[in-house]
Formats: sequence, structure tokens, C-alpha cells
Amino acid sequence: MTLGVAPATRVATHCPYCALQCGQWVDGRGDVDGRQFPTNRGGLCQKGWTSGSLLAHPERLTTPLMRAARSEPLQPVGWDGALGHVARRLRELQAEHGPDAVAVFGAGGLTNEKAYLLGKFARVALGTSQIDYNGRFCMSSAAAAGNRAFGVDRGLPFPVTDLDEAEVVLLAGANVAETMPPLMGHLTNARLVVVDPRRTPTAERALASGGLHLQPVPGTDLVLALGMLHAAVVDGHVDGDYLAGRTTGFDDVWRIAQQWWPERAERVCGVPAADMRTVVGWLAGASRRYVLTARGAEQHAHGVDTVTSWINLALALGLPGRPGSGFGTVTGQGNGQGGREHGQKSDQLPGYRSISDPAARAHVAGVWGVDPDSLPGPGRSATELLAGLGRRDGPKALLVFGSNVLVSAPHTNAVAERLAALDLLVVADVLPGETAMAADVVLPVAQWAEEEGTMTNLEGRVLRRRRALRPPDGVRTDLEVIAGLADRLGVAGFPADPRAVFDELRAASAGGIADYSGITYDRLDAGEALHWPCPAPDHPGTPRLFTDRFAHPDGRARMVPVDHTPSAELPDAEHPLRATTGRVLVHYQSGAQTRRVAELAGIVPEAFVEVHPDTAARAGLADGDWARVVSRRGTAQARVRCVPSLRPDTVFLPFHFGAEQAANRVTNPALDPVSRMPEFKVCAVRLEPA
Ligand SMILES: Nc1nc2c(c(=O)[nH]1)N[C@H]1C(S)=C(S)[C@@H](COP(=O)(O)OP(=O)(O)OC[C@H]3O[C@@H](n4cnc5c(=O)[nH]c(N)nc54)[C@H](O)[C@@H]3O)O[C@H]1N2
Ligand SMILES: Nc1nc2c(c(=O)[nH]1)N[C@H]1C(S)=C(S)[C@@H](COP(=O)(O)OP(=O)(O)OC[C@H]3O[C@@H](n4cnc5c(=O)[nH]c(N)nc54)[C@H](O)[C@@H]3O)O[C@H]1N2
Ligand code: SF4
Ligand SMILES: [Mo]
Repeated sequence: MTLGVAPATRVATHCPYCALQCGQWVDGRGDVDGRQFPTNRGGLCQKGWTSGSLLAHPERLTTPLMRAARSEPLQPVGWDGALGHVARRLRELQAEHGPDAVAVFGAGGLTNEKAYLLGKFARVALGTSQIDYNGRFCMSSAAAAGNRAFGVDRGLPFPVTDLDEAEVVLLAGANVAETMPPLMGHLTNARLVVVDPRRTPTAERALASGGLHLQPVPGTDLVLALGMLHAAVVDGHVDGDYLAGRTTGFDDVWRIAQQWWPERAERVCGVPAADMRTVVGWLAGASRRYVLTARGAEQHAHGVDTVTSWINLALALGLPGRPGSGFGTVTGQGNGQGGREHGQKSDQLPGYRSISDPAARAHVAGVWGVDPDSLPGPGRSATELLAGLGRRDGPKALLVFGSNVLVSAPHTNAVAERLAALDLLVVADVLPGETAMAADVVLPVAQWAEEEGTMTNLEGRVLRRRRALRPPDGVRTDLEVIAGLADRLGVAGFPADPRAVFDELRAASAGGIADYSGITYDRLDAGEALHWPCPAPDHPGTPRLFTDRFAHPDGRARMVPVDHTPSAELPDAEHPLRATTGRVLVHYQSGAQTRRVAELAGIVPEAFVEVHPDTAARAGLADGDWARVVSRRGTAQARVRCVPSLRPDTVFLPFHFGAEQAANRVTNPALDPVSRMPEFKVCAVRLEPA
């Protein structure tokens, strides 16, 4: 189906999936090979190796689809008909209900150019405040905690290769052996400590490295980190010079940590006090050491405070900004970092600027050639945006680019109701995922190897995505779709050429926190390694942040006092277990892509629930049985996997499956008060035989 630009020529690009953005070769036939790049050193995981099979996949969307009514099937239509219909309906709904009648939902998998143009499209072409994206589900708690502590949010403020020399690395809620396998190649010299309720492959590696696996009750990392901070103080491991020279706020933090001696913390989190002391001793005794968090620590109704608690421990030990040591967050989606910098977040404008800041509005409005007062204010966060759809004061139309919310958003039964209540659902996708198939209009778009653009990886390094082959006939790029809609809405200033969009993004980001103004396609194509901020064409970029100062006006990191708060939903007699959710190696996110790759689907074909054998037996279940996992919101079907190393009070579900196997039928949409991230990692459930 796909036609090579030049079939024999291979093009240097990056994997379509996660934030490690492993280097790939892709040729004009769509064949994929590993490519030497610092993050992956030539290796790819199974998802990366098999990504090429989606290019000419038989289920590939290759023509726009539309339905006359919700009860009618989707039918092929031409692009003019589809875009014309969408533009007309958007204007009608806005004329009747106001500009916020149209909502936009973006994604951290979109290129920088797409994220930027989508944000501009919402604010300028639609004039709506209702735009947010799936990064709310992903990174927002770590981002908010990083901003609060360090004054800037860049997941890893140092290159991945710095980890090669690490002696001790603590991974809190990060199963990188499955979620970013090549990253493990940077941790081979380190003693690893893995904090995870489950004995994951990463936890196994920790034990093999002479380290430890700490197995907290889901949702109690904050207390664990407080107990460790207490131990650090009492055992004399705190770096007093660093605290005095580079931080503020220790006394307030200590007032709380003082009350969480390790034995008391153990009673809440279940991690032995002796292990807390041992790990703190390791971190303090090494000269090159890191604390890294990922979604296990973050996807909680108190995720910002939980990450803050890990940051406080790292600061007390003097890690952030010290050469060879540090604190970081392992960003998830391919462009998870760039996706949160260019204005598809409800409260932001390009350059990581606040949409509520008059100076930021004036700058960006200047680049866009509009009156600053015409720009809408902040909108609703992803979960709240979805919850408002089709309501009297909520959006009547939704445009989705790059997210499969019917599988990946919390409490999907409610999301399905809200989508059904819309007057118009438009989804741009490459494959017929669950959300696309529920739409009124489906727009088929190009895949990674068929387009040009940039991505920003987990280190804040900007990378070039390059085109190896032409998209199938009938398929357009996301940029062409956005530009085509703007054109039909009668609004000028929406280029579809990626380089032109990037140059505009550079200008819009200039002077902002995430300043890309010095980064150009030419510099990237010449092989330069550019990490933002990069404020001038002759600026070398910033691989390491915080070496001299943190980004607050006083140059100091802020220690913020945080205390234990229980998860939003706790087990009770009816729902006696804590369910947590996450990922497996062979599937990506909502599974819209990887469930369609035969090699991957063959390995994990269906949803499963990890259960301690005693817990399974109590529920009348045995290994291999189908179970119903029941919460207050819904039920997910999953096959029982008995796992003796799991906590008996906890079960685990991957969220990669749809319909009745969707883990998000049970999850709790409770939100963190600061980041508005939902509590994907804890809810109360019971198990029943199916
Ligand atoms: N194979 C694969 N790789 C991926 C992805 C994918 O879908 N599949 N997605 C990418 C994306 S977008 C992301 S965000 C990253 C996510 O990467 P990770 O954060 O590594 O992945 P998760 O499986 O969501 O969560 C990690 C671990 O947190 C644990 N956990 C659950 N509750 C708690 C808790 O309260 N405390 C602690 N300490 N741990 C807890 C879970 O048991 C799980 O093993 O992966 C990226 N890479
Ligand atoms: N229970 C539970 N739920 C979770 C999580 C969890 O740990 N537990 N994790 C959350 C996290 S961290 C994340 S990041 C989200 C991710 O979940 P989603 O936001 O659903 O992400 P994907 O499954 O990657 O969806 C991407 C969709 O976009 C399509 N697509 C791929 N590339 C492009 C493109 O270039 N353009 C367009 N228009 N479409 C494209 C794909 O085919 C797919 O349908 O899930 C969240 N949901
Ligand atoms: S680790 Fe991530 S970027 Fe690398 S091949 Fe796997 S999915 Fe792709
Ligand atoms: Mo994510």
C-alpha cells in the first residue's frame, strides 16, 4: 500500500512510541532497524522493532469516514466533504452556544509542530478555551512538583548517558525494564533500588544488582520518602552545606518528617524501617546517585505532593544539580516533554508560558498577529473537559488528535456517556481505535515514518522525525488537517509545512521557559545535540540544568512541606483490595496500535489481573480463570495471573485493552488538586469469578 520515496534509501528517524525516542532507520519499504543513538545505542524494544508493520497494515485508515447519524454506520467520504462538514458544524455550534462549544483534545505523542498548531488552532481559529491533552494523565504531577521545587519542569535535567556512571539509582514507581528497555543499558553499573508494589522485571534487576525492592502499599510513597528523610537526618546523612547554599524550606519540611520515624512510616507504607535506613545509607554513601520517579509515584490524587516528597529526600541528600547526581522524572510519551511546552495544555501558551500572564499573552498574540484580548483564558483539564462534554454549559463538539480516550481516560463508562452526548465527535487517527470508531467523522492521518517534524525526548533534547515513505493515498498529515480546517473556518495563518510551523513555534517560544528559538531544522540536520533552553542560533543548548542555580528568582530549590494523605478511595468490606494499573512490555498505551501487531498481540492477547494466590483463592479463583474486577464505577474482565511476589492486598491490571477488558472501567477519576491528574494507580475493588 505504501510507496517508497526511494525504496532502497534508509532515513534516520526515531521510534513512534515512547519518550526514549530510540534511534531508528526506516527505509522506503517501511522496514525498521535499530540505529546508534545515545539513548538506545542501536537497540530497540519489541514495540520499536515491529512498528513498521503498522505502516501498510490492512486496518490502516485511508479515507475520511462520516456517518449521517449515530445509529448509522461510518461511510467513506472525500476530504472536501469531510472537512467542509466539520467546519460548518463547528461554526453552527459556536454560533448557537458560544466559542467554548467546541473542545480540542491533543496528545503527548504529537510532534512539537502539531502540538503548537493545535494550541493555536483552538485559541485563534476556534477562540475556545476548551483544549487539553492526554499529558494530564501522564506527566502533570511530576511537572507541577518540578516547577514548584526547581522553577522549571524538564523531566531529566541531564542527558540519559549521565546515568551510565551512577553508583546508586532509586526508581520510584518506574518499571523501566518494560517501559523503556534500552534505558536499562544505562543502569548496568548501578546498585538499583526499585519502589513498586509489584516484583516487576525492574525490581528483579534491582535484586540482581545487589540493591533492594521496596514494596509499598499503593499510594503511600509520600510516607515512605518521609520515613527515609527522617532516617537521613537521624543517621547524619543530610548534606548541610548543600541545604544551606542551594535550598530553602528545610525546617518546615523537617517539622513534618520529624513525626515520620521509619517504624511509624512502615506502619502506613509497609516497607521495613531497616530497608529505609539501608537505602538512605547507600544514597548518602555514594558519590554518583540519582532518584528517578515515574507514573507509579505520580498518578495519584496526591501525586504532586508525592513527587515533592521524593524531591525533598533528593534535596536533603544534595543530589539535584550536582555533577554526576540528580533528581529526574522519566517522561512517558514520545513527545511527552515537548507536548507540554507548546500550548495544547489548557493553562499554557507556547514556550511553557502561562495563559494567565499578560506579558505572555502579549508576546504570543504578537507572533500570531491577533489582539491579546482575543485569546481565551485557561480552560478545563483533560478529565474535567471530558466530564463536561455534552452538558448544558459544556462543549457540544470535540476534536481528538492522538488519544484513545475511550480506553485510556479514567472511569471510561462515564467518558462513553459523555461522548455519546456530543453533537459532533471528530477523531484524527491512523487506525480504527475505539474512540475513532465512536466518532461522527474520522480523519485518516499519516504515521511517523511518513512525515517530517520534531520531537523532544525525555532529556529535553529536540530530535528530527524524518519521512522515509509517502503516506498511502487518501491520507493527510495532522498539520494538513488542522490547516485545512482553519482555511475552511476562514482564518489565515495556519501553515501545514512542518518547517514553517517550527519556525513560528521558535518565535512564539522565544524568551519563554522552554525557549526553542535557537533550534533550527538545519542545526538538527547537521547533527547537533540541542537540549532546550536554546535561546539563540549560536547557543549550544542546555544538556544539564541547575548546575549553578535553580530556576527560581533566588536561584534556590524550594523544599515544600508535604504530609501523608490517604488515597481518594480506600478498601472497605465490599471492595477489599487496592487495584493499581500500568503497562506491559509488548503493548503501548490504549493498545490501538500494538493490539494490531500480530507478534505483540500473540504474546499478551488479552487483559489479565495479577493477584496473590491466597487472594485469588479467597475469591474462588485460580490461575487462568476469568475474573470480574469490580469497583464502585464499573467492572473489567481479566484473566487471573497468580503472582506469589505480589502484595496480598493489591491487584494489578494493564490498561492496554478496550471494551469489557478496559482497566479504566474501574479506575477512580479523583484528581490531584494542583496538577488535575487522575488517580490511575489506586482504587478499591473486589474480585469475582466471571
Ligand atoms: N511497554 C510500554 N512502554 C511504555 C508505555 C506503554 O504503554 N507500554 N507508555 C509510555 C508512557 S506514556 C509512560 S507514561 C511510561 C510509563 O512508565 P512507568 O511509569 O514505568 O509505567 P507504569 O506501568 O504505568 O507504572 C510503573 C510502576 O508503578 C507501579 N506502581 C503502582 N502504584 C504505585 C505506587 O503507589 N507507588 C509506586 N512506587 N509504584 C506504583 C506499578 O506496579 C508499575 O510497575 O511508559 C512509556 N513506555
Ligand atoms: N488505568 C490507567 N490508565 C492510563 C494510564 C495508566 O497508567 N493506567 N496511563 C495514562 C498515560 S501515562 C497516558 S500517556 C495515556 C495514553 O493513552 P492515550 O492517550 O489513549 O494514548 P495512545 O494509546 O498512545 O493513543 C494514541 C492514539 O493516537 C493514534 N495516533 C498515533 N500517532 C498519531 C498521530 O501522529 N496523529 C494522530 N492524530 N493520531 C495518532 C493511535 O493510533 C491511537 O489511537 O493513558 C493514560 N491512561
Ligand atoms: S524503548 Fe520506547 S522508543 Fe525505544 S524502541 Fe521501545 S517503544 Fe520505541
Ligand atoms: Mo504516559
